[in-house]
Parts: sequence; structure tokens; C-alpha cells
Amino acid sequence: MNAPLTQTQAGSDNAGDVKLFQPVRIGDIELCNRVVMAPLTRSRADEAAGDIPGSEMNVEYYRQRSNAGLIISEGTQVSPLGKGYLATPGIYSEAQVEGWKRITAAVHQAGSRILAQIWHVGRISHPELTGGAAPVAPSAVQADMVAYTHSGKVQTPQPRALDIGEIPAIVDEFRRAAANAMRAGFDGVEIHGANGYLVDQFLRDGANQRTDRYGGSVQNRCRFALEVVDAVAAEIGAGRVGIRLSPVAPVNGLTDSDPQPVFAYLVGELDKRGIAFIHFIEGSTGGARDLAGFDFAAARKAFRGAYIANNGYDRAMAIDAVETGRADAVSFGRAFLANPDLVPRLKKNAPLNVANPKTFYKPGPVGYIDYPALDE
Ligand code: 8OZ
Repeated sequence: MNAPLTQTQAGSDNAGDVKLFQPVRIGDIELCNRVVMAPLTRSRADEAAGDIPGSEMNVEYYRQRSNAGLIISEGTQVSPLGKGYLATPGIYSEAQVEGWKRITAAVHQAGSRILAQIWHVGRISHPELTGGAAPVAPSAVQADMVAYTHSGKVQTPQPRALDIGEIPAIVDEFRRAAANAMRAGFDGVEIHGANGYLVDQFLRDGANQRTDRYGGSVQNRCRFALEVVDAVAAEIGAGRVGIRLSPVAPVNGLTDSDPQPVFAYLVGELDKRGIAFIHFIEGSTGGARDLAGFDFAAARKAFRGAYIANNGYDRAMAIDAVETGRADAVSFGRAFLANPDLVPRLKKNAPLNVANPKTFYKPGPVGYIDYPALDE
């Protein structure tokens, strides 16, 4: 065991002693450090060609950030109906798989690891984004949200409630996405179970008002998530599967009367399945670290896989979380967006570039591949 870090050690150049910068094994995946690049939607896939990733610019963006121990890709839809934003990449067509191959090869060449975040947005969409189809959800409950389409900002419509007979096909889309991810050279997948998208919609009583075996009780509301996990794990091995959860994030119009029993049960079931990790958004996604409503420390104890912590971490917090064993790794979103060389910067305790929100989703290289690295 390392002695606890003093403030001076944590701030010194001697990064060699700092556990955050030391290797770790997460499931079947060996990471060279514990700094993770969080999934970040950047809306720069080739939409006209069929939501295809892997342009030179996309490859360069991921290559620049390959100092991360692990990169989790931007959300990548498992089907056309799973899409909710402009120019997000998919992982269901052959052309998409070919595009992803260029990205995974560049990341591996640079010595990092990369997982595909597999994603279905459910009701957080609009027919203009899904080829005309009505968005689907556990229940016909509209989210008070806007979608961004080629016509501008539009209200997300009332979704169509999935018929129970349609659910296995959606589970199978996640399975196929995982199989495609492995063919595309990814090291595994992260199931997007957070932030008010389809998996999360099933978990919450605000969006899930079903009276069949997918709604009502805690067990029933977790059924869809666990069916997806089981299908994906059976396809690629549990040691290459993780899930992202946001137990207390009030995002994308979700409400939930009591997340604690739902997520406590879910974490226990995930533990039984031996998946590689849970990636927890602690608090409100991209906002306050208000942890009320869920016992994250108890979840850490209840799950034997890796705990990847996210949301509002700075260097000192990340070092402390890993050093104290509260987390196995820490993910950074905005900081990685704006600092292609985040790991060397953290090692040196160098100042960080600040992210410019105006270019988060704006097509083109500006605010994408032009954030400066140190010594440039
Ligand atoms: C910001 C913009 C678009 C999508 C999430 C996938 O909230 C997202 C997302 C975030 O998880």
C-alpha cells in the first residue's frame, strides 16, 4: 500500500508515485493509467453518407487523446431509431464498422485502449433524426425537451410506447452493436445506461409506466437494462462490458420517485454478472456533485468490478479518489475535450485549456482537433 499522498507530493512532478498514473486492469482490459476519456458527443460523423465515423479529422481527434489509459467513444447509436442528435455516428452498418476501424487502429497504435459507447436515445429524438419514424420509449410519456434537427430546435414529440413483442429486437440491436464493435477493433463496449436515454427511461418511474414485466417493480424496471447486459456479455464476454449509470442526474426530462432501491438492485445484479466496470456519473451530469438520493459508496462496496468515477473531477480530486480506493479510475469529459494531452498535463500539474462550448457540436476542425498541447 502506498502511504497517503501529501499535498506537496500530489502537486509535484513526481507522478511516478501517484496511483492515478499507474496501470490497472479493468475486466479483461489492461490500462496504462487510470485516467479515462469520458464519452463526448461531437456531432462530426458523415451524416450524408450514413452517420459514418472515421474521417481523417475524427481519427486525429481520437489519436491526439490516446494518452488516456482508456478512451470511451462518443455515443454511437445501435440503430437509425436510436439516434437523437445531428451527425452522431452509428455502429450498425458495415460502412460504420469500417470507419471505426480507422479510429481504433490509430488509438491502439498510440498505445491506448478504446471502448464503443453503444447507445439508443429512446424518446429523446425526433422523426427528422430517425428517418421519419416516431421515437420509441417504454411508455408514451413525452419528455419536456428539445431536439436539434436540420430545421433547428424542435420539441421532442410524444414517443410511441414499445410493444412488449418489440423489445427483444432492440436488445438484439445492442448485441449486434457489441459484435460490430469487436469487429471494428474496439477493446469492448460501454452500454449507455445514463442520462435519460432508452435504458435509463426503463429504469425510471417517470418515463416507465408499463404494467407488464418491464414496468412497475424495481426488478421489472431493471429487466431491460439487464437483458441488454446479458445479451452483450454473452456476445463479447463480460470482461469487456461496462455500463454508464447516472442514478441521481435529473437530465433529459427524467423523473424518478426513488432511485436508491432501483440502482442498488441493479448494481447487485451487475455484480453477479461479473461485468468489467460501472461508470458512475456522481451527481448531475456536467453539473453539481450533489450526491443526495443514492449511496455511491455502498455501490462501490457491492460491486466487485471496477468503479470509474465521473463528474466534476479536478486533478486533486481524481488523485484522492484513486489513492483512497473510492474509485479505480476517473473519467474526464470537458477537460479531455480541451486538452488533447490531458495525462501529461495532469502529471506535470500544468494549467489546462478551457473548453469552448460554442464548438462542442459544430462541424469542422475548430474546437475539435486544434486545442493546443503543451510545448506547441
Ligand atoms: C450532450 C449532447 C448530446 C448527447 C449524454 C450522449 O448526455 C449524451 C449527449 C450529451 O450522455
